[in-house]
Order: sequence, then C-alpha cells, then structure tokens
Amino acid sequence: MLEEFKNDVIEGLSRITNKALPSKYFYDKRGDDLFVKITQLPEYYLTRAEMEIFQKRTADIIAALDLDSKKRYSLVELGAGDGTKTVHLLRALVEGNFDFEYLPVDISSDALDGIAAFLNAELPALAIKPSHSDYFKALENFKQDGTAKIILFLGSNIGNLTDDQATEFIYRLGSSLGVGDKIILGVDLKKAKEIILPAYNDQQGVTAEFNLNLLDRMNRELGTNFKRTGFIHAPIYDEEVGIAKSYIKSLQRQSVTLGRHRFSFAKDELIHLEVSRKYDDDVVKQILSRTDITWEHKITDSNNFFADYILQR
Ligand code: AVJ
Repeated sequence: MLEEFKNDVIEGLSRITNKALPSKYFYDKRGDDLFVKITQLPEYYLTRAEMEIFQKRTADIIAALDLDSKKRYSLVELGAGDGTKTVHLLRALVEGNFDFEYLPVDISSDALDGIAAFLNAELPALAIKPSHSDYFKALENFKQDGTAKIILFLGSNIGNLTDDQATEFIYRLGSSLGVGDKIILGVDLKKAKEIILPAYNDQQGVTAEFNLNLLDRMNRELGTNFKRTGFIHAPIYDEEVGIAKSYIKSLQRQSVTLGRHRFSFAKDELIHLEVSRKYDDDVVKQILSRTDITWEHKITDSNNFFADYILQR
C-alpha cells in the first residue's frame, strides 16, 4: 500500500509536464473528515440534491426498479458511505416486505462499522452483510448466490473517472451481473460554472484544505518536504465538456525531495489532482453504448442538479 503510494507519487511528480497525483490518496483519516465537512458546505449541493431524491422520490425509485415480490434480492452498495441516503430506500423496501439483504462493500472497515451501527439502530429488522473488500472481488463472491442484484453506486463517485475509465467500470459491473439485474447510478449533472465552481472552491477553504492535505500526507507517510505555503488550491470548470478539475499550483520555483528523488516545480506550475465529471443524458448514453447495460429511468432532484439513473443488465 505504502509502496504503491510512493511509486504513484514518484511517477506523477517526476514528469516534466502534466504532473499529477491520483485523487484516491485524498482519503486518509484527515481527508475522510474533510470530505464529510465538504458534504455539509453551503456550496456543495451534490449530497443534499441526492439526499432529496432518496427522501422524496423513494416510491419512484422502487417503481423504476420493477421488483418482483417472489424474488430474493441483494442490494449491493459500492462504497458504504454513511448510510443516510440509502436508509430511506432500505426502509421503504422493509416496509414493502421485499425479500432482500443489504450488502455494503468498502475498502474501509471504519466506514463499514459506521454504517452497520447506524442501520442496526435505524432498521433493526434489516439483514445487513458488510464486505470489507475490493468492489469487483465482492461482486465475484455474490455472483452465484442465487439472488437478483441491485447495485448502488451513488454520490457521483463515478465522477472521479474519465469517460474511458467509467466505461470500463460499467462494463465490468455488467459482466458480474445477471440479465435483469439493476444499477442505481448517482451522477452530478452539467450546469452553469457559477454553481459548479464554488462547490469545489468554497468560501471557508475546506476544499482547499482537502486538496492541500495530500501534501501533508506525503510529508507524513513518504517523508517528502512540501512547504504548505508554497502551493495553493486551483480548481477549474470546463463548461463546454462538463468537467471540473482540481489542481494545486506552485507559487514559486521550488523543489521537493523524496529520498533520492527530486521533483522540480516552475512558478505557476500545476499538479493535477482530481477530475469531477458532470453528466448529461448524452454522456450516459455514450458510456453505456460500449457496455451491455441499458438505461431504464432517470430520477432527478427538484433543481435538476443531480440524477440517479436506473440501469439494467
Ligand atoms: C466524492 C468524487 C463525488 O468529485 O464531487 C468533493 C469528491 N472533491 N470535493 C466530487 C470531492 C472535492 C467528490 N466525489
């Protein structure tokens, strides 16, 4: 794990142009805490918008899933989250007497413990089986269990993937599902720069802190000597394509060492940290066209900021 982190940093920062670091490294303990703070920011509308869908449109989600009361279902959530959105759907399914189990999958055992405790308190009758695992390994294990699958991949988590990576991801998801299985895919929708950019550049500076925390993490875990004051958070939104990108910008000419490696930064040079892809129907169609997954329904919040697409294998 640490070795992989180190190799990714060396590869990404040794480049002469297009320096980059993978966004998955944001999420150490401090990064997890900062992300929770982000979801509560006034500018970060994504979490609230999807919450509204799960609170107010549960009946529509269930209708769109077209469930069969005689079948057994596994509701598999990729990335456990905190359960505050999913609980609404789970409650409605329990109340509707559907035969199902909830299977959250996450690589963080803390996240799984948290969601299990929360759901045991909220819905004591719910059968929950957490998997501390890689998504696709878990799906492989569930493949032959005789249940119909409903996969939840919420929160615009797919937004961190490029379109090619997202296609590959949905394609692999399809191959671990049976015909008729469903996917609920939560995505942030394309919209004006004036709304999207502040979500990644909030007034209080929490998102800046979230990005710059990666410098601290490298210093702590890999022994680099990044100076926090030498860099700033610099996000952009390309309204034409619909992609938000976060960079950190070097404020001066400087260099940083990692063991025998030295990384040099020009004044104003950027390090690319994250893509947050924004979707519309065309992007969804384009991605699905190269998979065996089809689009069944789309459910949005009242502002049309966010969508949960109900897809089918
Ligand atoms: C967790 C990928 C949905 O891109 O909006 C929030 C992560 N980064 N603020 C997003 C994030 C900066 C978030 N996702």
